[in-house]
Amino acid sequence: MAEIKPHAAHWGSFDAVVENGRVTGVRPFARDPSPSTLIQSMPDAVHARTRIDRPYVRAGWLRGERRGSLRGGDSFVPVSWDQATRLVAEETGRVRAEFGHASILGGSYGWSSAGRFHHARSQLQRFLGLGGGFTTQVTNYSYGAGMTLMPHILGTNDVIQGKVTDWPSIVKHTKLMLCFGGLPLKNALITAGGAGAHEYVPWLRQVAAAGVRFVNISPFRGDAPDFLQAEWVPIRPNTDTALILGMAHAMLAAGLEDRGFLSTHCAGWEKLRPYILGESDGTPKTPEWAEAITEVPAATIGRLALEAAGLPTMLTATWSLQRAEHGEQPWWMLVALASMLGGIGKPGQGVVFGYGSMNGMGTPRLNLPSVSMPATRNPVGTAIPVSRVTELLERPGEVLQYNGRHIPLPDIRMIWWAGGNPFHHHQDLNRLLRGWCRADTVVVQEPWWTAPARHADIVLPATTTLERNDIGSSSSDRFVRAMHQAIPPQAQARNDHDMLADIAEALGFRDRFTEQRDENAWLRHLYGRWRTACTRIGFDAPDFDRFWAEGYVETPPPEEDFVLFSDFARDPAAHPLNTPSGKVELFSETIAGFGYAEIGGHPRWQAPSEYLGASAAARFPLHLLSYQPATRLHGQLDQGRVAAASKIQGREPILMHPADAAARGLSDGDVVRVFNDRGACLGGLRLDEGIRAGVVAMATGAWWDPAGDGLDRHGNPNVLTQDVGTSRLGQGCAAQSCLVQVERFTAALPEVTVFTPPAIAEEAA
Ligand SMILES: Nc1nc2c(c(=O)[nH]1)N[C@H]1C(S)=C(S)[C@@H](COP(=O)(O)OP(=O)(O)OC[C@H]3O[C@@H](n4cnc5c(=O)[nH]c(N)nc54)[C@H](O)[C@@H]3O)O[C@H]1N2
Ligand SMILES: Nc1nc2c(c(=O)[nH]1)N[C@H]1C(S)=C(S)[C@@H](COP(=O)(O)OP(=O)(O)OC[C@H]3O[C@@H](n4cnc5c(=O)[nH]c(N)nc54)[C@H](O)[C@@H]3O)O[C@H]1N2
Ligand SMILES: [Mo]
Repeated sequence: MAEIKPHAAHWGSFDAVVENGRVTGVRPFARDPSPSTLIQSMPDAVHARTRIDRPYVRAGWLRGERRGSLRGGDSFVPVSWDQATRLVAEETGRVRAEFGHASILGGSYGWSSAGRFHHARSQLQRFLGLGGGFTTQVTNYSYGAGMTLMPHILGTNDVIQGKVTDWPSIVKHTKLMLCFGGLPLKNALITAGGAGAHEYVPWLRQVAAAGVRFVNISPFRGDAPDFLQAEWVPIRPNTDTALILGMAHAMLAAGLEDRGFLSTHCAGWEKLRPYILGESDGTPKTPEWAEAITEVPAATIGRLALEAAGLPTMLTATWSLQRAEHGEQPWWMLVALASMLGGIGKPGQGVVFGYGSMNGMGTPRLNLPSVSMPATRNPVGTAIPVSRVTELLERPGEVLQYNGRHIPLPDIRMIWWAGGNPFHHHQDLNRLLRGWCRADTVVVQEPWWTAPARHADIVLPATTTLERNDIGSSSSDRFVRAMHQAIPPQAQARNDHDMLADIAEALGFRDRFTEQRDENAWLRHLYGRWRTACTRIGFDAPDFDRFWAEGYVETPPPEEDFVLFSDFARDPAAHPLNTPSGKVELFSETIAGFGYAEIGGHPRWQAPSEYLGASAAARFPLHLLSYQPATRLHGQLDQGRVAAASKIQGREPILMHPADAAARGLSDGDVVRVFNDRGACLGGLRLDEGIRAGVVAMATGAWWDPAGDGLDRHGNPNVLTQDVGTSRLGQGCAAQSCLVQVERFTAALPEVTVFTPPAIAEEAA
């Protein structure tokens, strides 16, 4: 008899079908109006060959090889949990005593699982914080540059992922939606913390039915679903700032800027205006000027400007735009354009970052908190912007500049990762690996033999989410989900919390770590905290037992539409923004005061070192977009059926315009070598008229499969991407600024080896 277990993941909520101790299928959550197909990959992942069956230690590390030793080429020696626990505890004690707490890197960025209690990164940070502290990471890969910039210019990050102007307001009031990076369907398969309901597609259909006109400004036509009937403006990647400046110039030339809003609600217009007009630097930012940079016709740029000035317009940009060198600029300039249109704070108008980046953006909801673990203190103050991890490893003793701060970089001796995949998320992986090998010891907690586990010294096998009870919750989703354990822990896998509790015991602080609660007591505790917070806001959530039995709590939808910044728009004196001027900062004295050459006091066009207009394009003439995969979440579920079905001869697809393929004698289905000076990977060629010529696109997330000679056999674009911060202000990930060349792969096709476990040595005596 099959058992049915309600559960949740970042890619959606579902009922797991369990037969004889195995997950044999999934059924979407009945309340989800548009479930994601990605849930179908869950049974494959949970029972994959690549599950780590027991703890392992790298053979070389057991022989005493520490700093500078080669990681990734060695075999792994099986050990017992007792041995593994003792080795990790002793090594942690040694590193803390000899080098200090800051020499442990435990920021451990990554998405982990949707369950809020067993969230691996939170568990590890709690453990390391209570144990004396660690070097951590701040901001994120998603919008690190944007989230550092926005507090300076809008006084908040709500415009990125808070409560933003919601879809009902757009349905009723918007006439034109200018979408930089489009409104992709693929990205809305995901909600951090687990989607109860995927409401993005139903809402987009309503907006389309209301007659809103969409413009998809993107190198990729597929960023707008067909049912939007969007106009496609194929722009050169990384040149959006120039296009927006060209629109601003056209508005000024026609005298259409909202002078009232600019004077009452904005600071610094008198400095930005002369830059747009060219009075301050001799270069008027005309549509013709912008055409030369963007390759969008000047007539189109001028037309879009006049159209936007004449209609209630919502401006939106995906998060990807700022994941580029000088990534702060397009977002800042888009805020400036929204100010010129005077739409900020008006129903259906203004600017929002990321309607197309994640499910839940714009979903009508009350301002309720999400279920979460209580924060723990980290006694070590060192925190690097997350994407500067290789610099941290490379430059001990030096100083990193970030947002006006000087961060001294500690000497990292121990790297400890749980719930993230740096060999998925970071750029220039060959360089990361060199930094990674500088540590004495690398500890990785993982359910699967992913690249970080393969490049670790001590590997601790974690359960997957289906092997434990938990609560799924996201502040941008109306459903809180009970996640029932569906199957027992596989092989010797253990919950992250339990393995850390044992190590804490060996180090003498088990009770402080567990607070003497077991899983059930923790879930009741976390739910209780959330329920109390809801009561304060006027929502009576059911008690834990009822929630657990019913499988979910639905929080009510709001009664009114929500419009971000509406109070400020109505009365800026009574409701100032949280910026130095209380207004939108089109010029920021604070940012100008940092004295960074690469980012000044107002937005401006800054050419990235790698884009189609750069001199480097002579050698590497194709701009590589490495966007989010439609077939998985980052590296997660890459071993599942949905991702597998998309591969071409086992390689990750790379999209190319037919003209670029013809010029290289390539055809659809070929295996190609994608390369630049940083590395090379294989890819499976897919021709697409909808990708702008000169641009290729390869999704992130194919498991890294280095062949030893620098070639990745599988198709992980991060062997190619450049590892620079967006600027010293944001220090965000700049993966989208990347030039490559593509050629036919003529050698014998190497096997993809990363979906089988690595070499295992004889058990130690
Ligand atoms: N080139 C390029 N690179 C990018 C991006 C890009 O656009 N282009 N995007 C960036 C962005 S926005 C992000 S957010 C990052 C994402 O980067 P990550 O969040 O690091 O990617 P994931 O593959 O989700 O990594 C989560 C890891 O946790 C493991 N895991 C899952 N559940 C558990 C658990 O219960 N316990 C333990 N111990 N482990 C678990 C999974 O197996 C997986 O290896 O990538 C970034 N990298
Ligand atoms: N299915 C799926 N969905 C996901 C994720 C996933 O792994 N899988 N990851 C989630 C995460 S962690 C995040 S942070 C979000 C990220 O959300 P985004 O950052 O918005 O996602 P991307 O797919 O990187 O980019 C969106 C689109 O922007 C376009 N684009 C790229 N560069 C440029 C440019 O310079 N100019 C313009 N105009 N357009 C450009 C690309 O064609 C791309 O399809 O996605 C989330 N959603
Ligand atoms: Mo992200």
